[in-house]
Amino acid sequence: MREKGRSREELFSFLARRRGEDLEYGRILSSMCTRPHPVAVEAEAMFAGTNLGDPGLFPGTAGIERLLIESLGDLLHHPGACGYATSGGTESNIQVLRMARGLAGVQDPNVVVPESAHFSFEKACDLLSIEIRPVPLDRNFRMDAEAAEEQVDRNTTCLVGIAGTTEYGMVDPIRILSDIAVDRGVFFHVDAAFGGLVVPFLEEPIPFDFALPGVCSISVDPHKMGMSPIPAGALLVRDEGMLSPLSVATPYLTVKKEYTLTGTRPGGPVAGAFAVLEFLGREGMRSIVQGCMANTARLIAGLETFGLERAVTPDVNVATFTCDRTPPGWQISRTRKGHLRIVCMPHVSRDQVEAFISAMGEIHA
Ligand code: 0PR
Repeated sequence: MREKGRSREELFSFLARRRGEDLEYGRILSSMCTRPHPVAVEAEAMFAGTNLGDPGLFPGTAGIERLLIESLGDLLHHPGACGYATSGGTESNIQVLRMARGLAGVQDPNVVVPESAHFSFEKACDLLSIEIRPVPLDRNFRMDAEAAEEQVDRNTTCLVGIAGTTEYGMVDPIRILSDIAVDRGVFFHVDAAFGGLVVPFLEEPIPFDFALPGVCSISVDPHKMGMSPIPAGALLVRDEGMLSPLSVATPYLTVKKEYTLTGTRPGGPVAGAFAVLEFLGREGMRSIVQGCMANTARLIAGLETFGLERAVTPDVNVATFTCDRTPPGWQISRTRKGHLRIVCMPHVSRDQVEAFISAMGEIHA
């Protein structure tokens, strides 16, 4: 750290240069985050410096967090859902496995997850010393429900399904998994970090939420398709009692217990997340999601005219292809199996999709 402070002018010119080195969202086709909505940016600035870690000091901000959870619960067919705003899918998944382990109280816990599960489950199982049991996928990259059931035993503390997989954009057979969970009396978590703010707005929504009786908890991230500032995730549970294994006493705070993993928590992104949902409403979200889905379909159709085959027809806005070469200047990604992967986020406009298709045409025609 320097001894003498820097002038404001010089400092901000330095910061602007560094910021200028960041890539522009327009050509990023690999990210599940997006440019935050202008309303989110404004709300975030308004709540900068608020700390949800001590909610009694910021009752207004804490009230917004409750409204966010209520609004997401309502969207996911359970207005009475409980939970809190996390830092994202990773924290939500860690907390769920911790909670489910605590509720089951078994000696050698294991969790049953699809092979497509996000790497946050590996982190969670490592932290919590839980055995992870990956279940193979069917030919459409969805969890094989029969194979999942075979993996469940009396030490299984959590069964996990994914609504909107990170790599292929698939929704696992959540309805069947929910039935298995009810039959076998196992806690069932749906990781909808990405798809939670996509699937409800599809022309034909796929059942994945609290409307299914076996679903105990859902992670859904406003900082992905909710266009909110980073970090904004949410963990929702069916009833408050489920959170009890997470509770710790916080004697010198304004509240006497908390369920969260982190202590100090930013209120800004939470206000931003709430603001976007309020501002757009279901109607606005539907229009954005359907635009992203139309772009995904156009991208698939466009690349297939060059003989590049889709890996699968996705349930949400992630397109994957068998394709070795891609044009320079575009940020793309590859799945573990080597497929070209493109996420049609709200910042990926139809013009950008057409420009990418043309650039692909030049090297594949
Ligand atoms: N669950 C699912 C289904 C996810 O896709 C992700 C992240 C998580 C959980 C974890 O969420 P957090 O990263 O918020 O903790 N999926 C993307 C991924 O890891 C996130 C991402 C975002 C990656 C922007 C790249 C990027 O530029 O691939």
